[in-house]
Amino acid sequence: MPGTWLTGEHPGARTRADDPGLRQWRAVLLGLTGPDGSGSSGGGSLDELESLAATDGIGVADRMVQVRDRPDPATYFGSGKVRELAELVETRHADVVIADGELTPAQVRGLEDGTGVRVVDRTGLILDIFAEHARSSEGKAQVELAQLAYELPRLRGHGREMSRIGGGRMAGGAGVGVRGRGEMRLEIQRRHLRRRMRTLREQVRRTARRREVTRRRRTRDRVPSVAITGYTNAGKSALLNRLAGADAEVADVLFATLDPLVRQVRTPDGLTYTLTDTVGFVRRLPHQLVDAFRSTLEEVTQADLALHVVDASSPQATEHIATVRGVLRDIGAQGVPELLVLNKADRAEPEHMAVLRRDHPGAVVVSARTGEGLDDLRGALRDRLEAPSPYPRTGRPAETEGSS
Ligand SMILES: Nc1nc2c(ncn2[C@@H]2O[C@H](COP(=O)(O)OP(=O)(O)OP(=O)(O)O)[C@@H](O)[C@H]2O)c(=O)[nH]1
Ligand SMILES: [Mg+2]
Repeated sequence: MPGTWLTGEHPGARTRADDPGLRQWRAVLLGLTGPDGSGSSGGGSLDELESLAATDGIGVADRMVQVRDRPDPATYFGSGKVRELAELVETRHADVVIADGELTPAQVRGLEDGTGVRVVDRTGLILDIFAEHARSSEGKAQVELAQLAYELPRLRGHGREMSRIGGGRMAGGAGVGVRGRGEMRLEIQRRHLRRRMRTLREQVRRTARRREVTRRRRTRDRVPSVAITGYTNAGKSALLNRLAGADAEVADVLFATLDPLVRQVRTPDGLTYTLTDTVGFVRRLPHQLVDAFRSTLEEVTQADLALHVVDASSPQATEHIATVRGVLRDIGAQGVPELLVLNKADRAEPEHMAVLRRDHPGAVVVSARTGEGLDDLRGALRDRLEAPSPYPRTGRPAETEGSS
């Protein structure tokens, strides 16, 4: 079962209605590729969408990929293809259709009317996962903010009567839905969402300010800080646990960690530094999430060193590195020195590892699972943190930019 947000309850609802009586949801994944094989669904994108679905408790019944220049504005796939899709949904007993791209509200409507099941896009799916994984009040507020930003332009003013979810196939677990009719009702809903968003934004700002104070104190005490960053599921939390003897949640799902977790590490030879575990990145991270999680993501802009953890066993490792560096640039962390860590050495293909080492000569090879390479990593951390900084500690560019 995906989170209740996806199952059609009011967008503000964030807790999963766990009902063991319900069978697992099954999805048909939709991808688009350009005529030349390019496009958003190339390069393992549908595989990643499948992992995202699995993380959200949704199994994959089938995939459908269409070759076309650009999505159809009304139905994404074009009406002929949508009829085929409807048949596939019927024969494969799918409960939901998940599009790899971003759908406009009109396309969602077109696809839902054509297939009779709930339709979500990649962004909606990622938001649902974040909603499931948020633990702290800050995390929950950030996710809700992102959900509302996503929901606002998609309000329909009438319910999802066309959708089977919350009515037809799904027994129980029926969402209340957004059920009013007419423009008046729609306007009231919009106003309500906007008001809620203002409250949440204020809440997120307050927490960010508190964190800022703690961070400043550490800077004043000259404790260097290391932010662990990387693609989701790379092993960031596992590595934090190894280095800091902490008990961060390690799980084989995407976005297990949403809240920044700070641990102080003291090495036997007397070096003290803080290690922060943060939210992982993914290709095409929804902008609503980047906006809402800005203060969390910005932890790394304030760090002395970014420990960029890579799952070296993933065939997409090179692409992941590029994605992470792209997001770091987007949030203004390009000035933070990076130490690249090629993790999961225990299960990486030796040839693949050799290529990664060749392309990234400064990287440290480790396995958070077996402990291999951890001494090298500790050594590299010591070298990087003890090396005299080119800037006086209080005047680093990242800091003057970041503090508002
Ligand atoms: N084989 C192997 N598995 C690892 C290694 N490091 C982590 N894992 C596994 O990879 C999965 C993800 O690890 P996490 O530490 O939760 O990854 P993360 O980067 O914190 O992920 P998110 O918080 O979800 O973004 C877990 O199943 C870990 O057990 C490693 O060195 N080798
Ligand atoms: Mg984690």
